[in-house]
Amino acid sequence: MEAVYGNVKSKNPVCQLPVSNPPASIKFNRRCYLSVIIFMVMLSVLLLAGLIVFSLFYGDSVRNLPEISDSKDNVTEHLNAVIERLNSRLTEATKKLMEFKQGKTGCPAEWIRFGSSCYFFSGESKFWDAARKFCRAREADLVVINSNDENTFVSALKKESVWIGLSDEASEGTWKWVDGSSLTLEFWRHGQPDNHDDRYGEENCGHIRNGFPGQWNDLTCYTSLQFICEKD
Ligand SMILES: [Ca+2]
Ligand SMILES: [Ca+2]
Ligand SMILES: [Ca+2]
Repeated sequence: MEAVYGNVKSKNPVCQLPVSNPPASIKFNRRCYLSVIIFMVMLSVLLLAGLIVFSLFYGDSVRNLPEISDSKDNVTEHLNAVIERLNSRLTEATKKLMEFKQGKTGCPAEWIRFGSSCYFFSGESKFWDAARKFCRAREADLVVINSNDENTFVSALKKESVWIGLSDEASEGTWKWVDGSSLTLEFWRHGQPDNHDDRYGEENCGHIRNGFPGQWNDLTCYTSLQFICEKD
């Protein structure tokens, strides 16, 4: 066992003073401590270098704080500009979609295309004059029926009685459309026009009768009926 410990000690002579040879021991110790000092100096240099690098990095970060803040402001400004552009494009796309929808029929919203005209079927009832005024305010007029198909179309979409643009108010018995044209086609119900209403006097305005699709009757103009507007 002593031999073993002896071998171990001889393999690790860290600044150890061999007693047997004092001069050699002094020389050895000088080299040993010189190595330790060099090692300590190198360690100090490394630590100092680390501190310098750290301070440089930290110093750069501190110096860059205003730039980072500026960058944040720039990003926010850029994002706001992008959002504004997107909103603008969304509005434009919505407008184009509405124009496209309208363009498909060529008629305003709530108006219906048939042939070359657009038609508005009212929900409310008015006297004949007020109904015409309503249509004219929308660059239209009460419907002028020019064909059998048009008469069928406007009659099919309303079960109620509706005013059409027909009147003989200017000259009794001479029926005219609101565009000044005379009748070329007539769809009077049998026995009409009779210009007679026991209660209200003359009947000078034309309408399509409820219960008799496509058949016309003359009625006093001061009756509240639904109505149909037409425009090109
Ligand atoms: Ca027409
Ligand atoms: Ca009449
Ligand atoms: Ca009548």
